[in-house]
Amino acid sequence: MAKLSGSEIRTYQEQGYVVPDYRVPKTMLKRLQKALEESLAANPTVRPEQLASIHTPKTDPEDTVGHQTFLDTALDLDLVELVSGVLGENIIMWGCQLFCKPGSDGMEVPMHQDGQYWPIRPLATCTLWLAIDASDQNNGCLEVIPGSHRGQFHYSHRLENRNDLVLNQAIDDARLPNVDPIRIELEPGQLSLHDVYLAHGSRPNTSGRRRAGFTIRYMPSTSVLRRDIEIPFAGYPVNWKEKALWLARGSDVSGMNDFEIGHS
Ligand SMILES: O=C(O)CCC(=O)C(=O)O
Repeated sequence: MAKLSGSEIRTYQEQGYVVPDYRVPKTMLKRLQKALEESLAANPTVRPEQLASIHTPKTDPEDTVGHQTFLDTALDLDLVELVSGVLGENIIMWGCQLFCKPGSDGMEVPMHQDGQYWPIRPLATCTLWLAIDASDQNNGCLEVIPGSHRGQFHYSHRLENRNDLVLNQAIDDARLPNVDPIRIELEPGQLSLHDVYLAHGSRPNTSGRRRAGFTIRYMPSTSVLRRDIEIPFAGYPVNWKEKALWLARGSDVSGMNDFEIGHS
C-alpha cells in the first residue's frame, strides 16, 4: 500500500532517509523504462546524469527535452500519498531529474547537500529517488550519511571544477558525521526518500551496467520557490526563474507560490 508506516516515518525523521516497503506498479515501471530510452535518444548532447527538468519542455538555459511520462509519474497519487507521510497534506512538486549513469563512464556525484543551491524558503524538500535500473554498490548507487540532516544546517562545500563530476560542489566540513555512508541498493521499481539537509552522493559507475534513477522533488506548500534569489552555477544549468510548480495535493498554504510561470 502506498502509505508510509509509523516506523518508516520515524526512520525518515531520525536518519534523514527511508526505503519504504513499496514498489511502483509494473506498468508504471515499464512506462518509465520506455520514457528513459526515448529521453536518452532525444537528448544526445546532454550528459545522462544531468537530465534536469526531464518532465517539462526544453527551456533556455536548460537544454533538456522533457517527457510527459515523467510529469505523470511525479503527480501520481500513490507517490504523493507516500511523501505526504513526511511532508503533510499540502504538497508542491517542483522538479524532476534523471540521474542516469552509463555502465562505462558513469559520473560521480560528490557528497553534498542539495539545499544550499535551491532557492526554496523556508528550505524544505523531500526527494523521491526511483530506481529505473537496478542500483547497487557496484554500479554507483545512492549513498547517504545517516543523521547528517539533524540540526538543519548547511555544511561548508568546496568548489570542485572537474568535468568528471555531476555537481561542482562537495562537502568539506569537519561537522559531517564521521560514519560510513549507507549504500541504498534498490531493485527496479523500488524507491527511497531523503530530506533536503541530508548529505548524499554516489560513486562513478564503470561496472558495465547502467544505473538510472529518476528523482522527484516535493516541498510542503508552507515553503516558497523564490525566483528572486540568485543561485550560483552548480555544475549544469537550471532555469529557476521559469521553473513550473504543480500543486500535487491540498492548497498553497504560503499563498506566495506562482503556479502559472513555466506552464506554457
Ligand atoms: O542519483 C545520484 O547518484 C545522486 C542523486 C542526487 O544527488 C539527488 O537526488 O539530489
